[in-house]
Amino acid sequence: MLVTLIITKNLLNIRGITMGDYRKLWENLNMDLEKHDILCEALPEAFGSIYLTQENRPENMNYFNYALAEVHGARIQELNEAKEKGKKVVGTFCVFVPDEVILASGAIGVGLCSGSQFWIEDGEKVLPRNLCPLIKAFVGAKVSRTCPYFQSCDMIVGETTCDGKKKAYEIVEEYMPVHVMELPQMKREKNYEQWKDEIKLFINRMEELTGNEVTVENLKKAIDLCNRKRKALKRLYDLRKNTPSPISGLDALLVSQIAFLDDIERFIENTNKLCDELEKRVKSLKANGKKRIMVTGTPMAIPNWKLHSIVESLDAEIVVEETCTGTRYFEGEVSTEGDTIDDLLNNLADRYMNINCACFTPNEGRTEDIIRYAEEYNVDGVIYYNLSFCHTYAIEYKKIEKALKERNIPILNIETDYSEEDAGQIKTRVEAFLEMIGSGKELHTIS
Ligand code: BJ8
Repeated sequence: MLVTLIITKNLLNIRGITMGDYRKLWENLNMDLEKHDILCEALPEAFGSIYLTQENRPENMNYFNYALAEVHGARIQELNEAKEKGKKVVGTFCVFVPDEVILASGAIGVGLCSGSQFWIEDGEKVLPRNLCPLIKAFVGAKVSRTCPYFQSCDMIVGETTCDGKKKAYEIVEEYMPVHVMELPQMKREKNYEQWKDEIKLFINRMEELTGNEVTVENLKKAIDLCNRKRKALKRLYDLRKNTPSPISGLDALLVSQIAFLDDIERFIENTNKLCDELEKRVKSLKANGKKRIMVTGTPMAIPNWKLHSIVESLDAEIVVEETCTGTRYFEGEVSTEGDTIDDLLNNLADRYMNINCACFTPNEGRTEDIIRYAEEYNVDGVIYYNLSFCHTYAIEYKKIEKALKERNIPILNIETDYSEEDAGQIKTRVEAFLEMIGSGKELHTIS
């Protein structure tokens, strides 16, 4: 995820953390410092008012507060120290891009999707306005030179998922090296082969960039590391199946968002520590009567906490996200079986082609996932979250609505962007939805 948030000393002082001075570092990254200052000033309040006001947060969320506080600071410094030692940094925008290949080639991957309204204006200078905010924001971040992650990247890896994204990479290519992977849009046998070929090409490109060979050994090691990260996130999500959940949806979302940026080993360690704490918590939690909500739809990159903060300000808790900043990111592991690169490519293609993104046709697997999660997480209702102008997810709504209606699972459809303008209206609609769930009447859909 492209990060947009930095916590000022004021906010950090709340937690007793002091942030270092990174101006020199940002200057070396050719950032627009003046504009970046505006970003730094504008956003801490959001984190403070949304996150730090939550009651009874797990102690081990402190690490994730810190990771967020240092997201434009210590983590950027780390990346640039690694670059000085010859490592390459590669930015990605989609969970289809196999992190394993980046790691096996000795590079560091960072997720660059963006959830901030701050970058929309600059994005709209080079893109049409009627485009998904996620795309406008990531392009705006590059154009404005205000994202230290983008500025640290030696290359970015795009993918042909939706039309908006794949055309946006042509714009970004004017600013930096880009490699685009051609993602098939169907899941027939030949499409698995196509994706396998694309991963092979990606390996070649990463070998060229880093000068390192991807071998069976280092690829297996990378697969194992990514699987451990997936396991840690799965463990966290499994804990949310408890009633009540031992962690708020907001906090779980923050953990998932940090997963796209953090050092992997450190992330695994801290997520597992958090889970250890949550396992103890589960034993002492008492029923709170809150409605259990699943969110499904488009990704929520930092600092997109809008829907979660609205829902959890009411009598509800979000217990699962069927999104790419949720289950689609960690479900399914890559097998390490096999003795050749070709075997491992098959394993990678198998796992990644099982991600159920709406850019595929047909995409029945997503409906099945949602129905399964509704049961596993014991949800009372589903909120379908769609970023404005995302056609694939918007179109898929009807199918999912029908499937849920047949099972008497209430669903609310919300289309929104990154601005706060519709926050009041969304709150009113969520309130009505929660009342409907609680009314005991026959359940209906609110669109
Ligand atoms: S696998 S959801 S990360 S493509 S929201 S930019 S689809 S118009 S982000 Fe995505 Fe990969 Fe799919 Fe996941 Fe386009 Fe829609 Fe915007 Fe989207």
